[in-house]
Amino acid sequence: MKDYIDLRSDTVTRPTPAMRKAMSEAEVGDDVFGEDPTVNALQEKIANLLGKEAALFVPSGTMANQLSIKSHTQPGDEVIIEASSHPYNFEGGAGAALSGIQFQCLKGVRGILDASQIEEAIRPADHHFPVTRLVCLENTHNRGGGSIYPLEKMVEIYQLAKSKGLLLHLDGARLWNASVAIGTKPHEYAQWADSVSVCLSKGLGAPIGSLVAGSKLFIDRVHRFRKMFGGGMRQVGIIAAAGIYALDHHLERLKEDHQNAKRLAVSLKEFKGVSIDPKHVETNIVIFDVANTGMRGSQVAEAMKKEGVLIHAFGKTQIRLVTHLDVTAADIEIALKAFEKVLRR
Ligand code: TLP
Repeated sequence: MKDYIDLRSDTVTRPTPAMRKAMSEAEVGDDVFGEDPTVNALQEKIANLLGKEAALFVPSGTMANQLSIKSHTQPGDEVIIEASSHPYNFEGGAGAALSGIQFQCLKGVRGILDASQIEEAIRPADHHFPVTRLVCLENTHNRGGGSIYPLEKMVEIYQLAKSKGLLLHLDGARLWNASVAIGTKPHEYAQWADSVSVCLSKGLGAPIGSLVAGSKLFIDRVHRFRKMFGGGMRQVGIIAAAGIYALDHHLERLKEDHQNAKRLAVSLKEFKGVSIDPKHVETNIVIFDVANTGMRGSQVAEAMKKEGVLIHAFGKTQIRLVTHLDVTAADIEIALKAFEKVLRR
């Protein structure tokens, strides 16, 4: 019996017994010397999955994004990004602190930008302006409610970037979800980006680990900065093994998380005062508004906790639910009963 049904994030999963077994049996070496065979196997696997020349294992999605920004830019450069994106909002101001870049934020539709918006935002070659160097996209988009970048939009943005001499980084922390949801292979997305970061510790259920993928030259630069940022790890095959296990066993099952998220959205829509459009729930994230229930998001979260369900409130009236490996379809029904109690009070 679980203490709580935890819908706060897909980062809360615990390694399964089979994953722990794979971890305990991993062959290891000193990865700072490039001698950990399990890390090397994981990096090769990710490079292949993303169709890139090389990939590098790093501790977190934040480090993967920030190393990519650092490796693509010079201090004073401008990075075009969506206003509710993760690198801009939730990485502790690292872009400014660690790379000395400034962001130019554009408002997307559920996090998704258009090439025309980006084109307008590119600075002219005038010494008054910062140099526009990089475009960052996020797929799926977290604050956009797990929204999927339509492939054709990514193609247009990439082609625009190339025609203007810009680089493109994709925060693909949940690229796996996009890929499984629409049956597009990860490399079909990744080919439209110069660098891609992916996470193993979200929907895939590994306890830690992200990777950056790109050209050999780019990854060599990322490797240098990983050392500089203190992200060089040693016998880290123990955790790389969890990532390999996750990719082999937990990728296709993301479909179940998407079904569970849809079930939540469709049912929540029926509650009075809840604003949500289930057709916007494309993957494993459900964002809804409770303004018209008369309750604040934090009050709903507190009441839900008493019912044994953990949820994440943000802003005054918004709530985010994330489905994952440790939440079953039966748990979703229990969570919905709890919502019924809390929201119909
Ligand atoms: N997102 C976490 C929190 O930081 C908000 C979550 O619970 O969703 N890119 C995206 C799109 C992310 O959603 C996250 C984590 C990251 C990067 C950063 O990954 P970590 O937490 O490994 O640094």
